[in-house]
Amino acid sequence: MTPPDDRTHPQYFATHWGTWEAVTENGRLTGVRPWAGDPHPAMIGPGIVEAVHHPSRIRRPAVRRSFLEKGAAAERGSRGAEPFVELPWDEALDLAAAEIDRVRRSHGNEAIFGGSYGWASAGRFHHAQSQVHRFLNCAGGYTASIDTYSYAAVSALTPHIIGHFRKLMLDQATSWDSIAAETELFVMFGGLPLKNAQVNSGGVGRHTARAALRAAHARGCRFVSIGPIRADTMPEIGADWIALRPGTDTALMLALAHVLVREDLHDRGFLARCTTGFERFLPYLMGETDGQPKTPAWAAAITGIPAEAIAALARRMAAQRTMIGLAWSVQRADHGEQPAWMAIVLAAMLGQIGLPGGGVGIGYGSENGIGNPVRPFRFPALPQGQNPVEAAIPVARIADALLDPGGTYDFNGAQRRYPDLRLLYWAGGNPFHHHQDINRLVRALQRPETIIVNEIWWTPMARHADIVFPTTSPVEREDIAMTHWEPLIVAMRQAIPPEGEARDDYAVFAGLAGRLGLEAAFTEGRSAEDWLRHLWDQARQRAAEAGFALPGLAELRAGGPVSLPGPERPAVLLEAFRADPEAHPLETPSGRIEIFSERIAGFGYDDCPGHPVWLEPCEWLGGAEAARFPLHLVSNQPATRLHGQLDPGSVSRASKIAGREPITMHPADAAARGLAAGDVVRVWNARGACLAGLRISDEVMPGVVQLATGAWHDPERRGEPGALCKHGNPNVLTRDKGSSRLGQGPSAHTALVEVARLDGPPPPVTAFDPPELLPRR
Ligand SMILES: Nc1nc2c(c(=O)[nH]1)N[C@H]1C(S)=C(S)[C@@H](COP(=O)(O)OP(=O)(O)OC[C@H]3O[C@@H](n4cnc5c(=O)[nH]c(N)nc54)[C@H](O)[C@@H]3O)O[C@H]1N2
Ligand SMILES: Nc1nc2c(c(=O)[nH]1)N[C@H]1C(S)=C(S)[C@@H](COP(=O)(O)OP(=O)(O)OC[C@H]3O[C@@H](n4cnc5c(=O)[nH]c(N)nc54)[C@H](O)[C@@H]3O)O[C@H]1N2
Ligand SMILES: [Mo]
Repeated sequence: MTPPDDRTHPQYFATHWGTWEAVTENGRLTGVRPWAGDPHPAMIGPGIVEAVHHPSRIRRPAVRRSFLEKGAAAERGSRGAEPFVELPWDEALDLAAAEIDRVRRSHGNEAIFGGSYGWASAGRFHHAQSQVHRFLNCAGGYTASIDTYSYAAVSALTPHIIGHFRKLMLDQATSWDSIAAETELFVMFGGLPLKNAQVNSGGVGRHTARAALRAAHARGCRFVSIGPIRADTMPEIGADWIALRPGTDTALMLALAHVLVREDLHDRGFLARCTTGFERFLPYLMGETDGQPKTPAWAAAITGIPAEAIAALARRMAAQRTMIGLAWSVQRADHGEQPAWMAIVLAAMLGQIGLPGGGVGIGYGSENGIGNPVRPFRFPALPQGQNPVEAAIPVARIADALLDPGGTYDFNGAQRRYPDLRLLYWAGGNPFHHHQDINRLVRALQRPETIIVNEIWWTPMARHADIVFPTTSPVEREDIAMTHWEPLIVAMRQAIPPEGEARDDYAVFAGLAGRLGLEAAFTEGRSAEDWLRHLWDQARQRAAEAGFALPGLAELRAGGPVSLPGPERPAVLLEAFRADPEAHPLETPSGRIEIFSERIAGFGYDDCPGHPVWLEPCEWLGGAEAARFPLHLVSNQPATRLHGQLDPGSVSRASKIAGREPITMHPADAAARGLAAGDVVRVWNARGACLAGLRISDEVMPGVVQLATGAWHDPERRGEPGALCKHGNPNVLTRDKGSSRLGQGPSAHTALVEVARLDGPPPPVTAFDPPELLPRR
């Protein structure tokens, strides 16, 4: 497949970190240029140039050696450690189709896990999850996964207390222009890191957060950034940094609420009109139910923030138009539902929900989207069909499911049972990036009979597969991207031929479908190009219904990105509800904001009771575990890549220290351990250990270390649970525990570690070396 030659125009492509023009020479990608319409292109971008042709690309279908010899009877404990045998496409497809057929016939479709979480391509058609789901639905269905690693705790919570998380809290969030025009005080729990606003699932039109923050600042808005890391907020807006012990936001918010009540600064009118249950929360707040008033002095001991500073902040918040922002990170933690619920309660007490520039927002800066205009019509997508299998697991419970088939667990009011998973099909995600406690994951991945992975690169997940299909990268195929927020339409052009023998995910699944007699159902007789035309026709029709015209596909491909119109006036979250709560009730049981939730109380969960409470995290600096592991690990999102994607590329590799992921530590903590900048250090706790390169800076508070996610897992002995990761993947250290029985979200940000210098020469990093590849005998 060579690129089409209708290209006398710039060749654009879209990624989750922006829109780019491909520069090519002799069939190779040699550079990228950001789309000229983007005011603040992402630093991640150029990393793709080296990555696309990197030795870590998968170039041919490959099968784990003993799996080729013995099939599902092969030893499973050596997954991840064995060489692979490269096979011709037909043979590999035959093998995978036979495995899928065997498992569904002998164990039923429930035994196939197709949840396949992850951030695959930004294109509408070559979207690996849609492809794998459609294929498995044609084949009789699969066990699915529920929600995301990003915000599972809060999105389980909000329907009970305020409304649908994405539909209400994200799509209808108060817009940046409202904030720029009206907000006087922006209090940001978890900061507002522009490194994260580089990214948006499904692509980015313009990167807007920096300009919005600058405009608000220039108008006189003031910022308070609360969290363990000063660098979470860009310096030019001069935010006051309040260093807070990780995991203690709820205690701080409760104390702010306590001050509001004590000083009669809460908005009784708003609470009476627009909320329910304040009277059931108040006795807890004031200490009548548990003997502990949630005073600033009480919170000071938990959070490490002086009591006077807490009281002063509460008064400032009550005196001005205040926006409360909560980064998603804060809820990706043990009891992560609590800070999210309490942020909403605090905003309700201030009474500014529904006013321009005031209220609460969850995820400003966590992605570029939130606060930007939303797409003006429903975008077309590859139809996934119906899944006849009812079984589904909360996305972050995958290791639990594999280790405990048939086991019961609680989730959002229901008692459920884990299915007995025999075959995993992963396309477009990397559990060795996203899952917590990788050593436990390695044990869990020794359980299923068969693992099939479609991947572009030899990621650790691909190395743990039995059958691997090499897929094309976004610059090796034609697609269309349509960004959900800040809406932009981009014809993604194929700029270079596929690397090696890589095929599109669509071709892989069409090949499997053909072998299972499902080709007509899967393809509907369409080629990839036919599907693009079909999807584009739908887009044009829906646009026309919404009142505007889109060009034909050929014109779109020749003409470059197309911006879609935004709304005429700034969006204000819950504006109509505030004006008339009777006429515009919320989708909660009471129709109002629920400060106390009868429904949640009725679940009877001690880890998520009927109103927000402070619950000690299972690990935190104030807990007993801190005596052994005195440093809190913040494993936040990386500035130089998207998750594990492009880690082999130039931008990510330039950020490494001695080839390892940088870990940032406060000077006092480094001095106490006799460490110097540039040292290779060992980071460990009871769950695992990794190496990292030391960076020393007072931008992290004492007692906290920051090690971004995304370094490819590089164990000293592959396939062995507990092996030292030589490269710095923090998920060998994080805990694999649901946020609570309500949300069962991941709790990556709850983890303690210790750090010491590595004695002796550090072992070489081998993360990006492909596995041993054998020819077919
Ligand atoms: N410790 C810790 N862990 C975390 C987090 C944290 O804060 N701390 N955050 C969590 C969050 S919020 C998230 S969203 C997850 C992200 O976790 P993932 O989304 O699983 O991480 P990615 O590295 O983006 O994995 C996507 C994979 O899809 C592949 N891919 C891309 N395009 C295609 C394609 O077209 N076809 C195929 N077949 N493959 C493709 C890429 O090569 C890549 O390996 O991580 C979670 N993990
Ligand atoms: N460059 C880049 N951008 C990304 C991504 C990426 O991989 N690379 N991933 C994207 C994805 S999938 C998602 S879900 C979003 C995630 O967006 P977030 O969840 O908001 O991002 P994080 O980087 O995990 O955390 C943001 C900051 O929260 C702070 N923090 C951690 N724990 C606590 C705490 O207990 N209390 C307080 N107050 N603050 C705390 C940390 O200092 C951290 O830097 O980012 C997106 N943006
Ligand atoms: Mo995420």
